[in-house]
Amino acid sequence: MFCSTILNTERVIKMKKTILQLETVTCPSCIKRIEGSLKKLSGVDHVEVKFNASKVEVRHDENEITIDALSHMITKLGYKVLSVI
Ligand SMILES: [Cu+2]
Repeated sequence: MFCSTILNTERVIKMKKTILQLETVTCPSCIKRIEGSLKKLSGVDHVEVKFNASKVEVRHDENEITIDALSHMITKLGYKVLSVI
């Protein structure tokens, strides 16, 4: 998976990588749903789901979208966020 967004150096520095540990997600379509919804959010640059570990890795601009907002979106979809790494 590769995000086509072209980033300048200044932008890259601002990007934060957040890993959200979810309660076990066993079905691939759930993963797709989470991934798709997060990608649509403004300020989110890249989303990668570690399917076997139920982890969602998000690269985002913290000034534009906070960890709380990411977490809230996942909760709204009906999945539980256990911790933020
Ligand atoms: Cu599912």
